[in-house]
Amino acid sequence: MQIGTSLTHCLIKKQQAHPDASGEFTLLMNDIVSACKVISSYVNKGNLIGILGSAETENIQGETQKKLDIISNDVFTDTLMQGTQVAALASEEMDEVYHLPANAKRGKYLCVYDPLDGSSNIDVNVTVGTIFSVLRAPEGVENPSEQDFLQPPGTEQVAAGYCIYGPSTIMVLTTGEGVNGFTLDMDIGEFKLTHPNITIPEDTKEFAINMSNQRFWDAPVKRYIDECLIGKEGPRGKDFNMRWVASMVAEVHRILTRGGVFLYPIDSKIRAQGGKLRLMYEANPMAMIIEQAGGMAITGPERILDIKPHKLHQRVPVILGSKNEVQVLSDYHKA
Ligand code: P6P
Repeated sequence: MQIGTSLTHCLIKKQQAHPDASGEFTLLMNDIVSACKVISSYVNKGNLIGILGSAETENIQGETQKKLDIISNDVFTDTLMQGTQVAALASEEMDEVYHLPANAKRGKYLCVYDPLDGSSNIDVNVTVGTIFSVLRAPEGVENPSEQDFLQPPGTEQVAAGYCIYGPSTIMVLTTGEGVNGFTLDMDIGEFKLTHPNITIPEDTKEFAINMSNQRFWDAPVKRYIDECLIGKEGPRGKDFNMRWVASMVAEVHRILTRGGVFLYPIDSKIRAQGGKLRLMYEANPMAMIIEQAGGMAITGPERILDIKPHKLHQRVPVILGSKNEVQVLSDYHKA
């Protein structure tokens, strides 16, 4: 596809490449794109329309919700429900699976999402984003249950993507045939292909981790970060740089663009809950994108996409990015 081709055109061309395609997936992707355009507009307006700050409520994660968390969740949920291509929805911001109204037409997909990831940054004007994962709905089930969302491991995702709301609004998508990025032309409200066939550099000198957790880390991560900090005088033979935005979408987008490794590992403080990041709507979609772009995504001991989910809001450790660097961490977890 040529640079500048519209996302709509790319979706239709992909549908045409699959003669048996019914067009339902294209419609679902179009609904997701519409929802992200609306969220982008709200995020960009922020305090102009009084929607920054806390909503004074908590989600199932026990996290205080921002007003924009709730607004983004409502936009994404309503747009996909009205688009009639899903049979049920699930979100970081909703405790239970969202069942469609009795009279609503059901589609053949499920979608699970983090409507505004990194929202603790929204009040300080730092990049945030929407993360989503598309699954197949069970045939003939009027109201899919939590178990229906948990059937397949991440390898069975139909599609995964994120929309990053930064200096530009960029939609990054994969349907299992590579990764493409589309920048929103705000003048005409159209996403245009700007990052075709994204490929992550296999090596890097840049790591991203929340260093304030250092005293809680397990030995393999302690060893890895210590060696990065020793630099070229040490076993790695090169100096490293560090980044930490506290917005997974921003970290992943940087890694897709110039390489790097992102770590939110297990540690003694969060061991009981299994990790910090959520499997279904953060780790799995990002792992699919990273692997499709030639990178690697693990928990430490295992590949993220092989995990058999057991709870909708299940948390897992996440280490992802440049293949050769994540391989070093994988080896340290096996040592
Ligand atoms: P910490 C945002 O809340 C998030 O889920 C990810 O986007 C981000 O990488 C991580 O948590 C930040 O966690 O502990 O640094 O605030």
